[in-house]
Amino acid sequence: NIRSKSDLAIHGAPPAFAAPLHVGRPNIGNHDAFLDQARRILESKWLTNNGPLVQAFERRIAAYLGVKHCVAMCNGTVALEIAIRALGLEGEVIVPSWTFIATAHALYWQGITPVFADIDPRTQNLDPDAVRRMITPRTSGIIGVHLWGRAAPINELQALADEHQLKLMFDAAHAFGCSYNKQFIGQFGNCEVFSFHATKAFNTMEGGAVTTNDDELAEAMRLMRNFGFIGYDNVIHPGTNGKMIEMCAAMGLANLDIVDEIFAANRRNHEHYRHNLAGLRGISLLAYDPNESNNHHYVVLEISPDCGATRDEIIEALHAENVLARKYFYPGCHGMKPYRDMFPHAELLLPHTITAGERVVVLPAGLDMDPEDIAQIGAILRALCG
Ligand code: T4K
Repeated sequence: NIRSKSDLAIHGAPPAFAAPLHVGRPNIGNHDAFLDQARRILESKWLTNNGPLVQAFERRIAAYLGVKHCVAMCNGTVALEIAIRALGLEGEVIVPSWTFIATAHALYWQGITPVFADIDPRTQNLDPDAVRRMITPRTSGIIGVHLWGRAAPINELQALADEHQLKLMFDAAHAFGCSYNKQFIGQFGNCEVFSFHATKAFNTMEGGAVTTNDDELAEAMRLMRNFGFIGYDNVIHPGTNGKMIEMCAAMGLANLDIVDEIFAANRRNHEHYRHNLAGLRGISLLAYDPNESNNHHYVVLEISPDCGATRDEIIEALHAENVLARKYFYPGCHGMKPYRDMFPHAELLLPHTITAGERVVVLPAGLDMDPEDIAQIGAILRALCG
């Protein structure tokens, strides 16, 4: 029982948890359902290349989200790259720096300059005014990110894109099962990109998808993910290998069967965290809009300067207890080596991104967490900071 600082592992006590608690522990559906499908895949010897399970998976995702097309891909990063190509983005594209590095890399990898715009400190999502300030004659598009599953300011960004004739796409890697104005994310902008990586609320081991209501765009992306082939011996489009494999689709289908249970468990975890962290000075738990659907996958704290410990002291103390909390997405993409020199005026242009990078802690969540674990994490933080 942790009551005071002397009970903490950083002060020599044994760690609160014998085994590590991870932020990204995969949520896995019925093992037998997956293994049955896996056996069938082996027996049928149809392993990839738009197989029957990938097609079934795409139909189920599109139906779940209420969008016309779901184009499944091997991962979220390649899905971003293909969507960027299919939309014809070039020159400069405006993105938040406060996101996972893949959002920026997907542009840079294709010779496009990611131009970082600051976030709104209240939402941690792109600030439309900051985006407006970064538009130049070379700008071809905007990529909004629905960070932590909370929708980017979609209407404002769409208005900006329309005004300046820019393409607008969304990195919806965090946002499967989340809504904006009561409509599922997946149907906004020109297209939206999901990640189904193992660490996501809903996973296909590795995987991703682009969703869109645009028939032509969907067709182009289907070609591009398969080298541009149409039938045998005929390539009609430049392309790459972005295909999802049958095993991943099988995992996705098994996990889709329990996806609403996963979201409900995440929501309960979130409520336990809220209860256990209540009243802790300088620690605020990022809230989800009760009027919107959310997967409640990310448990995000902001540590302000009046907390009894710094963010880095909190991370250190939690790690000592075997709670492998993360500093996602410190220091922001602009602070990572490939982009640092391209963006020398970050303090002036990205003050809220920098502050978020200094303040954020992401705590373990998912089906493996139980209320006692969460109470224990609350007790650790109370002893450390209270
Ligand atoms: N856009 C955004 C906004 C994203 O957040 C991401 C991915 C993408 C685009 C790109 O989508 P993908 O190409 O990845 O589909 C992780 C994930 O690898 C990455 O998918 C995710 N975002 C990002 C937020 O987190 P790392 O390097 O922090 O993951 P890692 O390996 O440290 O795993 C996190 C924890 O999860 C570990 O402590 C252990 C646990 N874990 C992980 C795996 C893979 C398990 O218990 N089992 C596992 O199989 O990036």
